Amino acid sequence: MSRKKAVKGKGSSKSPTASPNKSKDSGKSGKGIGAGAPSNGLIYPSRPSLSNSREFYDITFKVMLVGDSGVGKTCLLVRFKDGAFLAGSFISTVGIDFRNKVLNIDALKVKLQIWDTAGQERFRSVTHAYYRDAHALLLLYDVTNKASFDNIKAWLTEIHEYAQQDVVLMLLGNKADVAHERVVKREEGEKLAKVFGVPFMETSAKSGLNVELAFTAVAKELKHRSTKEPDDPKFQLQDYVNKEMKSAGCCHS
Ligand SMILES: Nc1nc2c(ncn2[C@@H]2O[C@H](COP(=O)(O)OP(=O)(O)O)[C@@H](O)[C@H]2O)c(=O)[nH]1
Ligand SMILES: [Mg+2]
Repeated sequence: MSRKKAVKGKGSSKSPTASPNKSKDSGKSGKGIGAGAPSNGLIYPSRPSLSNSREFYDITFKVMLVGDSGVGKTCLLVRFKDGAFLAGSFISTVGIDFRNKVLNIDALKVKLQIWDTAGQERFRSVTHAYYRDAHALLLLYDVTNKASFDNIKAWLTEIHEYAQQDVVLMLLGNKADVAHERVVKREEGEKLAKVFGVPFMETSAKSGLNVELAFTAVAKELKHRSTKEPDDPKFQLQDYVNKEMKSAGCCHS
């Protein structure tokens, strides 16, 4: 399959980035914020790229995981990237900065460079630079931890202050597999998301529930924005998510 398909770069902040670092960003840990990615927020028109000897992609985007410590950000990333769940304290010893994953979205190969906020989860300690380059943010709370849910408003304030204005944002209520310790109902998550106009779903890094869907939905939205013609209908992220969940027979009663 030819990777010569040209993708329009519109020079806007949401155009896809060019391959930031073809030899080093092959899914291994980065060296810190901005490693392997443009640190100055400049976005370049895309061109066919080769991230390493195996992974071709057409366009690439930066996705960042944010939310309180312990909500499952690292586990969500590991589940998505490797299809595994790391339980207990082991995960805290895994120092991840970012992982790459290439998704097939329609006819394009979309590379997501997904950043984890290890050690920076405390409110107001995520640096502004961290938000600045993000094309998408996945904001997590833990359905078994009320404080992590209550902190979502503060996270949203922070995001609105420092992230790109048109950043793709999704709220995720993680650990949906835990029934007995749940303290935040799905309806509460839905209501909060509605108030702030943010797409929402519950996930589980443990069971894998909606993990692929969350990242795919974000990738679809980003891809749609970067390639759309002026007359194209807008991609509705929440509608897409609802439809996919319904067809999977899951989660929406
Ligand atoms: N039951 C359950 N536990 C989870 C889930 N995601 C993460 N955990 C656990 O929650 C703890 C914190 O996860 P971690 O990914 O380190 O959270 P982070 O601080 O946000 O990166 C670990 O003990 C995980 O095993 C989930 O979806 N379900
Ligand atoms: Mg972590």
